[in-house]
Amino acid sequence: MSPIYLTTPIYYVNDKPHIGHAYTSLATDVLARWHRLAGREVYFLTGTDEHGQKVEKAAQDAGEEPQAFTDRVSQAFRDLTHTMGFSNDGFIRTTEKRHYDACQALWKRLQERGQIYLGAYEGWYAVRDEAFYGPDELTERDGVKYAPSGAPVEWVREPSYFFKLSEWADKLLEYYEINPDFIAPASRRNEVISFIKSGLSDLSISRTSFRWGVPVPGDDAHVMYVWLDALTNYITAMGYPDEKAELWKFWPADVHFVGKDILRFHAIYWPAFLMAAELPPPKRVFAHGWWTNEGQKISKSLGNVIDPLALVEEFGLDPVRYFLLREVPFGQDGDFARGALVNRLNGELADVLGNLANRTLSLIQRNCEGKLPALSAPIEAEGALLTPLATITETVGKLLEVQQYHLALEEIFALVRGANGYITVQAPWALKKTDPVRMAAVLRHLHTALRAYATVLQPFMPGSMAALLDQLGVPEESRSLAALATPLPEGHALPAPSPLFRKVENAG
Ligand code: ME8
Repeated sequence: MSPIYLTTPIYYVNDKPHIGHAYTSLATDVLARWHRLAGREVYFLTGTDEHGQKVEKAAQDAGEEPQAFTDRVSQAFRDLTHTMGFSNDGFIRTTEKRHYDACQALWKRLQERGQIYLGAYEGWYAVRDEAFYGPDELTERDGVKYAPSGAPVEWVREPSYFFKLSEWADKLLEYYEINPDFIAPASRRNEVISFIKSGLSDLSISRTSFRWGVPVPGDDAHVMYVWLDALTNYITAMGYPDEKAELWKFWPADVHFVGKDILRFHAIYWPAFLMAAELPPPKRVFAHGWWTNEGQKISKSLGNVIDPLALVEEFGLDPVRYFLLREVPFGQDGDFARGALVNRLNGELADVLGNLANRTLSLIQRNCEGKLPALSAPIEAEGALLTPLATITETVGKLLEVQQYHLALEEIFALVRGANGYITVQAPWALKKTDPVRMAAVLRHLHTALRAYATVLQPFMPGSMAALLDQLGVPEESRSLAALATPLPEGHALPAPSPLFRKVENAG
């Protein structure tokens, strides 16, 4: 099985992390954890994007030197990985020496292949997006011109190196054609294709009006365009330019997770740079949608930025992780509403999953001396409970392979709901006196089902599913997907159960 390489965007350190950053990294984390459970070798990378005019300006506004400023803000992103329970294997900062080396090596390689020339850039630039825009993309209000993202643009005129992007239009279209899954969701593919078909200009890839960037090799008057610098992080971390490095086997990336705002950079510029450097392009770019807060755009000026740390403190980590991936189909825009989170926590995690676990495990504790009952042959009543378990890893795996997290959770919770129906109908609590053998059989079937649910839910809710697997008596080494095929021995002692999820009041 080939190794899997998954990445998040590297986040700008102009401000502290918010829910949007946590969201992209969470999606990446869940897939990374899933592949590890499936026995794959995985590298999960995240990091911070520390150069460019935007970050330089934020440092100036804070009255700090750029390096000291980025050290401080980057730390907040590293802290976020702990708060959110991310299992990233690496964290890259673009101010690291290894990254300067990689950027300069890539530049030289492009230069050697005749892909870079010196000219002068004249046109519109949005510092907030760190992006160039054509005049036809802009709108004007009160004498100020704006990019489609809403960022104000300014007129820039300076000497600049250019990358021959215009030469790559056909090759890019061909790459999308041959790799229909390269851009996801599919609806975004057309957007990219029509952008290319409307004509690609060469891309300005250096700036001379500020210094906070990677110097262009051989011409210190220029620093590299921050997006060329930033995109290169994905190969820096794999050891580039040393293609014999241990981690190089992970390249090309399996999925670059990004928000829809930065799809153009990942689906057009990045594969073009790589093809021009004769390096393999990534296999897939998934551009997810945009979160709003109770219907409003999230922005610092509106004062409605959602702090992931505060959410985790209030609701607990796993309910937040579950909510973010369950509430909104991955790929679509979504609205953050506190009430919706509370409903998912109370109505699904506590009442459906927590309740099933608690009812089953308390009965085993009370009626079976806390010992796992023996397996017994299923009867017809168990069909709906047990049959789907045979394919649960395959079903969930297929949905995760295409990043349909919400559907995977929906499938699993439909089964958990079914299991609640089963326990209610079988009423094992009533069987103790009338048919203890049947009671034991029912409880064991429920244990089998719970183990399967907990196993496949681990990537989504690692902490609470570890607690559930502990309560189910599943040893650490038996928590992989493959281990599900091996039943636990009967008589195995189970610890006393305790509630998995804490309900919260739906107010505030
Ligand atoms: O663009 N909803 O960094 P950035 C959902 N440094 N996701 C959101 C979001 C929201 N409201 N707000 C932010 C950059 N995001 C570059 C990337 S990569 C080589 C360089 C997420 O700090 C989403 O993933 O502006 C978006 O693409 C990313 O944060 C932008 O982060």
